[in-house]
Amino acid sequence: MSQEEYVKNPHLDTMNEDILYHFSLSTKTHDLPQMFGDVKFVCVGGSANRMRIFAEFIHEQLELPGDLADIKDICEGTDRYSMYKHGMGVPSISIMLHELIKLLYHARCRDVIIFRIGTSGGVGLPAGTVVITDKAVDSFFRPQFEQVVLDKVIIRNTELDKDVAQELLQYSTELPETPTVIGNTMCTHDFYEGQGRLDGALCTFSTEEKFEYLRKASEAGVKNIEMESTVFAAMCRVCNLKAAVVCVTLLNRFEGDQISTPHCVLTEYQQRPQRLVAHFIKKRLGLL
Ligand code: R2B
Ligand code: URA
Repeated sequence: MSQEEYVKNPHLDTMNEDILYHFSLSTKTHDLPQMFGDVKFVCVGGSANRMRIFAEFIHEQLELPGDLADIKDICEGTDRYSMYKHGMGVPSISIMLHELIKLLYHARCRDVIIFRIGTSGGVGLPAGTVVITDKAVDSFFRPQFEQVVLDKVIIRNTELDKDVAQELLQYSTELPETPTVIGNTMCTHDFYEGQGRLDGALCTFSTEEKFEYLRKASEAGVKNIEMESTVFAAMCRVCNLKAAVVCVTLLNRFEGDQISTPHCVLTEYQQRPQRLVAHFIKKRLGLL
């Protein structure tokens, strides 16, 4: 196994078949290099519907051959993931990333950039702002991810690719109605108590304590809060995969906890990271 390869697991060499269970793909039943060997950009997101819309959008943007109606979920044999939806939270995205990174390895892909396109809560930003993540930080604002391995805690760095982030920021200035900033993204293990919400089934802190925490987060450079960025950044970094996180804010957490914006407005917000990433890909492919 050479250094450039994305996987970091000597045991993989000893297996004569690798079943990517959650994708319903295997090295024996599928020709992965033929199916995926030319992949240069991977976009993952949490919602299957949003990612299907993105697949159709990018198909149009890149003027790919074939009919929109023929876009097929390559993972249709399983209802766990679709190509490439990761569900919500660290455990869900981390399972997907293990198999995705192995897939890129088995398919012998090179020079891939992976994007997480998502939603988040804004910290002092108006709803609808796109945040490009500089550093993914944990609930204590540390740029690290703690992975329990056997009975030990391994700490992994969560810095993302600085050049890709800067390039995204630069391209955002060319897009109308896509207000964009760069900053730290806090990743939590819970949407309610973990993100300082007062409206969960449980709450043990006061309104003042909530705002104090959000203020501290803001002082630490946190611009938005979501639930996958630290493990995404950590795993991609260890595996030498260039990665970026681009999430739109659905609300300003200094103004509330409930997401009460009308559905049609939220749908438009969710297209903003998609527009930015599509623009980046088109630039990189020389289509613009
Ligand atoms: C953003 O939105 C989801 C929670 O609503 C979670 O997956 C995330 O990171
Ligand atoms: N996703 C989150 O994790 N938090 C929010 O506030 C909104 C979306």
